[in-house]
Amino acid sequence: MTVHWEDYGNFETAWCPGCGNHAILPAVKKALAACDLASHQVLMVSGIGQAAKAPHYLRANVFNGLHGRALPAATGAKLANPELTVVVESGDGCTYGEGGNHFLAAIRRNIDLTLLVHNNQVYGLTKGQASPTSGEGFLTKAQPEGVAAAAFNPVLVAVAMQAGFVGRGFSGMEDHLTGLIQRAIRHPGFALVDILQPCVSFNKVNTYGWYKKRCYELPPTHDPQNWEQALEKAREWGDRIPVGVLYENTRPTFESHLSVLQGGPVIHRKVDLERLGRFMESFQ
Ligand SMILES: Cc1ncc(C[n+]2csc(CCOP(=O)(O)OP(=O)(O)O)c2C)c(N)n1
Ligand code: SF4
Ligand SMILES: [Mg+2]
Repeated sequence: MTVHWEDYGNFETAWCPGCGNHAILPAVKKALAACDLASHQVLMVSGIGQAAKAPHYLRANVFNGLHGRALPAATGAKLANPELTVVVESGDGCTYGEGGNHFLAAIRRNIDLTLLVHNNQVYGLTKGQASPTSGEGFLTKAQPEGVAAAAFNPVLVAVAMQAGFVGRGFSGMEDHLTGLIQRAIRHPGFALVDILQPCVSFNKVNTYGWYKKRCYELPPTHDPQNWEQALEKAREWGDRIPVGVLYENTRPTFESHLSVLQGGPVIHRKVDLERLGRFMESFQ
């Protein structure tokens, strides 16, 4: 069976005209289809925000978690059914702000899922407050004197923690982004793709022009398995911003450490109702 990206459907969105999300959506569908994954084999998990609406606009299994809580829900689903391809999709605020600690835990565990972060460097849905990735001095209605904290660099943190796969894409380079997401999905372990995405309504600093001028593809000489090289590239931000696979390793996944999963997926096991009943009674 060949999977076509159109199989993932075509739905009306509630995003502003010109929003970078419009290019990320087809890139995700194309990457899933290129990995030969049919809708029923995929679980999309999101939090709350403009980015977190993305899974509503494609035909697949979807779980919408609380703000910042997509990763723990995805972890539970993956452990219960490792046969599912689990993709978490949410925003920079949801993932690195409210969900910051879950981000760190997922990297440490190296659970086999893909995390796509639409990083528009702002809280879009709630109308333009600063997010953890907003630049220092960024002016908003809620930060009228400018952001007084240093910007969080997600790819540098992920590389420093030796995450399984760390990539950065840009919504203005759709074909490149599609290839990157494909590689992330195929990676056996935790894979982060931080996707730079203009928010045309609330981020007037990091615009299409701003990113276009700065984003460049990592050269073939970049070796993603070389940690030192990856750290150096992950630190680059400002006048030049590298996109592509920054870092990759194949350390054992979280699932491979769990003896309970060695007998096959939990969902295929028979439930021993008598034992379950005794267990429940033990709480009375
Ligand atoms: C616990 C909690 N805190 C705050 C909110 C309000 N809230 C909803 S979306 C959002 C920001 C979303 O920003 P981001 O994740 O960057 O997504 P974007 O809209 O920019 O795509 C906030 C603060 C909430 N729903 N729940
Ligand atoms: S507010 Fe920003 S992130 Fe949200 S849909 Fe509009 S342009 Fe996109
Ligand atoms: Mg955002």
